[in-house]
Order: sequence, then structure tokens, then C-alpha cells
Amino acid sequence: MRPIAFAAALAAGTALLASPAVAAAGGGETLFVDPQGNGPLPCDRADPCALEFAVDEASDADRVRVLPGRYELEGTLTIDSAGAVRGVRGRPARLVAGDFIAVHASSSTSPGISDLVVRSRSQGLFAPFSSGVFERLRLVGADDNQATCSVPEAPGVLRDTLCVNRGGGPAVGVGVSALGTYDEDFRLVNVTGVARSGTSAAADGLSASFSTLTSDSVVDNTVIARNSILRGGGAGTDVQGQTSGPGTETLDITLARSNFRATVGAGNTTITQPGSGRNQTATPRFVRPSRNDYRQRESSPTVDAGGNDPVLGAFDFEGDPRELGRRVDIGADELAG
Ligand SMILES: [Ca+2]
Ligand SMILES: [Ca+2]
Repeated sequence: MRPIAFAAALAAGTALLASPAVAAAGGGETLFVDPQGNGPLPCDRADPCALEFAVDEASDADRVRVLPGRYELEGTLTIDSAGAVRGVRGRPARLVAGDFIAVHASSSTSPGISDLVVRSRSQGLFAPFSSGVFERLRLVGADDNQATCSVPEAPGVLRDTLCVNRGGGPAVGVGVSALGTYDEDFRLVNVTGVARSGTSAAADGLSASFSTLTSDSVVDNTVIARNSILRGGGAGTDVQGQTSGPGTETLDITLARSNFRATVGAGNTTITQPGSGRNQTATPRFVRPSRNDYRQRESSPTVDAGGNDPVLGAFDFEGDPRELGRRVDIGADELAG
């Protein structure tokens, strides 16, 4: 039996290598991209394509594999059909965007996006209507008035992700919002959402804003944050929520095993009290936040202070195993010994 099994495995391996593009889960193809890539379809590993080209050409079932390196984006990277855009875990590609939104994940195709480092002077990720999983992203933006990670009307999951806003105005780290009758839930797991403000402007770590459009609308919204660090600055707060509009709307922001000091709720908003349950208020300690290094120091209160979750990720934002030490940490980073 043994030689036969070996031969079968070898044949399968040969078939895989001979294939022009690697079939992805769900029946699609994998399109490889590289910073110097200029290849035609099918964008195989030996002749990778340019990032924008592959993202434009990919269909719903395809995935784009972003090989390590630095990508200077010529405009917003608009993902409106690719099923997934993924870097390499532990060796994330670096996308530099300039003055425009770095990644716009649009439409109902629900792209999954992972393992990217994104820098922009505007927003990092704008993902309306998407139910995808966004994970292991390190997004640093500087938009004065927008969230670095903006997920309006997106019933998805943001996890193991860093969202930093360095804008000097009313900046936001993570923004969740909806207009009208939207009543989906949104979930943050192991997110570090930080808005830095050197001025008196209101910078919020997490901002959730929901509004009805008609008086007969009855909408209940839920935002769940677990194992997350949410920090604002200036005249802002760490977790802000509001409802508005002519209808009847509630917003429930539930935080568990998370790190935040203060909240502000307006309208029919309820927000978990800082320090209640297993939530903590002590200042998290990062390696070098001035250089956007939001890995934890060993002395940070966030180490081993998180808990389990139904959609807990398997790895942290730099590719370390998600659970090391006594238990999961709070925030995008897991402290590796
Ligand atoms: Ca741990
Ligand atoms: Ca780590």
C-alpha cells in the first residue's frame, strides 16, 4: 500500500505545479501580485501582476495574493469584485497611499482582507456594506474628519487589527455607522483603535453613529467589542456612540475584556461602563507609539487580560499565535516571549 499512496501524492503534487494558477477555496483562482509585477492573466506566481490590475481583473470567487514588498498606490485601491485580498501572514505587504483612501472595499461581494500594512494621509480602510472579515491589518491614517478604519453598514468582523489616526482634528480610530433601516451587528475582536490629537479637537478611539431616515423606522443596532484597546485624545473620548433621526432607534455598544477609560453616549445609546466586568482602564503600554509601533510592552496591563470569543482570530497583527502565555491579550498584538 505504501508505494501506491506515495505515487498518488506525487502525481497530485505534479498536477498542482503544472496548473497555470492555483485554485482557491470556493473554486476561484489565486492571482499573485508583486511590487514589480507586470504580468498578464492568469497572474501566476512565476509572472505576477501589478496589484491594481489583479484586483480589477479578479472575480468574486478569486483571491489576490499580495506578495511582500512596498506598493506605492496610484490612487485608491478599489476592491469591488475580488473575493479576498490577502498578504502573507508574518510578512505583510506595505501599501502606501498618499492623500486618498488607501483601500476601498465596496459592493456586496464581501471581500476578506488580511495581512497588509497600510499608510495613508487620508483613510486606511473604507469598507461599506461588506460582511467580510478584515484581519491582521495595520492601518495608519491621518484624516482630520474620518475614521482610519471605517466600516459603515458593514455586518462584518474586524479583528487582530490596528487602526491609528494621526490627524490633528476630530479624528477617529474605528468608525461604525449606518443610515436608515440597517440593523445588523458589527463585531470588533482584538482591535487597537487609537486617535491621537495634539490639540483640543475631539479624537475618538471608536465612534458609532446611527441614524434613521423616516419616522416609521424602528431599528436596534449592536456593536460588540471584545479584547479591544480603544483610546481617544484631546476633547474626545475612547468610545462614542449616538443615534439620531426621526425614527425609533437604539444603539447598544457592548464591550468585554477591553481597555477604555471613558465613554460618551447620545440619543438612545447604551455603552458598557469603563472598568466594569473584566474591562480595564489602566493605560496600555506600547513599544513606540510615536513611530506607530503598537506592540505591547511586557509591563502593559493588556497582556493576558483578554478572553475567548466565537470569532477569535488564530494570529495577532504581526502573525504571532493569537493565544500565548496564560491567556489571550487585549489589543491587536499578542506578546511573544
Ligand atoms: Ca497572552
Ligand atoms: Ca505579537
